[in-house]
Amino acid sequence: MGKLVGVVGKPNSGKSTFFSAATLAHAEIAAYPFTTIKPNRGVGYVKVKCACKEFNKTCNPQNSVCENGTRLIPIEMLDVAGLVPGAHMGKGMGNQFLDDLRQADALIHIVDASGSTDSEGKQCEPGTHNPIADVKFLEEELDLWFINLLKKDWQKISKEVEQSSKNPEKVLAEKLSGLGITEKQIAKSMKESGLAVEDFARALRKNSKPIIICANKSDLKESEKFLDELKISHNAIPTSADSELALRRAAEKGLIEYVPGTNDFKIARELSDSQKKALEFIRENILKKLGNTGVQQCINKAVFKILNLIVVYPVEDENKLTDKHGNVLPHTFLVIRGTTARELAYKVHTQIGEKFIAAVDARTKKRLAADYELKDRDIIKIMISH
Ligand SMILES: Nc1nc2c(ncn2[C@@H]2O[C@H](COP(=O)(O)OP(=O)(O)OP(=O)(O)O)[C@@H](O)[C@H]2O)c(=O)[nH]1
Ligand SMILES: [Mg+2]
Repeated sequence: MGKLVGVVGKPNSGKSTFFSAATLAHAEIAAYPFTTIKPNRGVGYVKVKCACKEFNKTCNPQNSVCENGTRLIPIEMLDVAGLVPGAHMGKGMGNQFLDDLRQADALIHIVDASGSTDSEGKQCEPGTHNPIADVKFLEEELDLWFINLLKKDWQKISKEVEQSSKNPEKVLAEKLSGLGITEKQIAKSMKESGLAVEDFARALRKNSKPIIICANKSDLKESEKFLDELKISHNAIPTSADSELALRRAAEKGLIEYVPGTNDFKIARELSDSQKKALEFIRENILKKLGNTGVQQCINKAVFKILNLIVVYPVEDENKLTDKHGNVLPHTFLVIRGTTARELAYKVHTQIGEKFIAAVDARTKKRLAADYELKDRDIIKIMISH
């Protein structure tokens, strides 16, 4: 199953703007809290250097896009309602919001780094609300959500763990499958915390819903007051989601040529004065100052650093790097680091997995055993029995 990245944060911080920029899906955006109520689901892209350049080939992607050697690989994203302090007890959109997050594998926390919205998302004097407080409250709310969920059933769960002949991770994984939690994450959390319910719930939240911080609205000068601390203490990525949205929409209309994540764009068509002014403003004040809008950087970090995924290219012909129709480097798979050659075969197709004999590394032409751990950018031919 593919991974799902959730976009979270207090109301009015720019979640839907970030989500829209990332997916170009239409999500409602407005300058007041609780604009989003129902979650929006869409497809964003991680950006990597495509292997086609290395082989001097033109590729024919089937499930992704390649633009001049930059491969954009789809990843599912989710935009949810804003979260306010006390959400785990039902405040604001409360539990509804938390329920929507069950299936998320990693979270991008959109923080208003300019301090122009209070803890409940209402507008305030820019620079007056400290966004560091938001970083802490969100983590605490998510932890409390997990603590409450586990506490509710803890006696029942512990009893089942005791009485079952299966190992505790298995029983817990079955019980918690609705939260998108794996056995591995449970085992890791048990090791870190033991089974005292609160400690375990916190560890489990951290391992199953890891968070990265997006310091949004970094285009506003008041953000300067908070950016250093957000970057140093919380590894936050300075971002301007609404600049990214403007650039991607302009690129979609063919007004500019823009590769997400880069520090510049080219004007491709005659623009009106107001379009030109808006785009030049972004070029001078955001791209030149921050180096990029930060949106692509957040997505890549969530997928590669936090979810620990790597990119692999299964092919049928290890010399031509093609599938059976002659498409060059047609497929990309995002898999967890540590995935083996046989596991990849199963991901391609159950039957391919069942008939797996060995794999071949297309670069070295070396034969790889079933338990070979895939490396990032591996191009793999899978040999099957007939
Ligand atoms: N200056 C600036 N404003 C932004 C940025 N991103 C979003 N905004 C503005 O912030 C306001 C809220 O944006 P939304 O995307 O609707 O925020 P949200 O977090 O989805 O809000 P809810 O759905 O109400 O929880 C809008 O007025 C956006 O235009 C940014 O990077 N810079
Ligand atoms: Mg929204």
